[in-house]
Amino acid sequence: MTSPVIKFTYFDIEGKGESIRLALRLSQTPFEDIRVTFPEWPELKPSMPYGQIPVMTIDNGPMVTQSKALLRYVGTTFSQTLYPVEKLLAIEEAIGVVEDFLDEWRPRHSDTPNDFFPEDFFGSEEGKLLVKQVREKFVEKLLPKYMSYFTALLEKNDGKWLASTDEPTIADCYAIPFIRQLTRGHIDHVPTTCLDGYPKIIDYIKRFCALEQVKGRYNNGVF
Ligand SMILES: N[C@@H](CCC(=O)N[C@@H](CS)C(=O)NCC(=O)O)C(=O)O
Repeated sequence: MTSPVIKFTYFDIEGKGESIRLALRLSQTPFEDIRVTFPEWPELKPSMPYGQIPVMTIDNGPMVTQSKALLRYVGTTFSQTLYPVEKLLAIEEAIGVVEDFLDEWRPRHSDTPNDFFPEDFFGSEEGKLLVKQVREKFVEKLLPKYMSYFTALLEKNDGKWLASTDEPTIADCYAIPFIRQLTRGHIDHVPTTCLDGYPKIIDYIKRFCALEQVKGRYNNGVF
């Protein structure tokens, strides 16, 4: 069977689309990795199905979108091990815990003007203080809670992967970019050492980043 021609378009960041790039790599599926720059984005945005990326085309077909749909599609279509039906409940449980983590993290990460704060709020002293307080509280209170959940999931699986004892699944592709980003040093008030108290999580990130298809991909943070 010949491989389909896959074009995957996303920003050059480790956000919602990174899990799909990882799943494509782990399943050894060739794809064109199109990375949109921020200056290019405003012109491209109106032509995207929901005004957002990631998007994918398969064999030059229509654009398909929504990151978790694409992740599950890649996991089932191109791999025996990334999203096996017998592991579905464990995988979806782990993905659900990552989503809970992101629901708590994202409002604390955001410091771009939005409908809830006036245009100049985040540049003001009050805005800067609020961002500092909510992120510090995240590191102190919420991070321990979620790292203990992830550690428990790993322990259930011989300490290896979030939802499987032997091979990584799409749950790991989904979790790793979001956990790892906390150690990259690009987020104010989230120290690069914030995961040091969670050695099993550090080992987990390192184990994932040492996989043949992932090795050499990252150059900052834990990898
Ligand atoms: N529900 C969508 C959300 C995608 C999304 O939030 N994309 C962001 C980047 S991570 C985006 O395109 N931002 C630019 C914009 O909205 O103008 C998915 O999961 O794919």
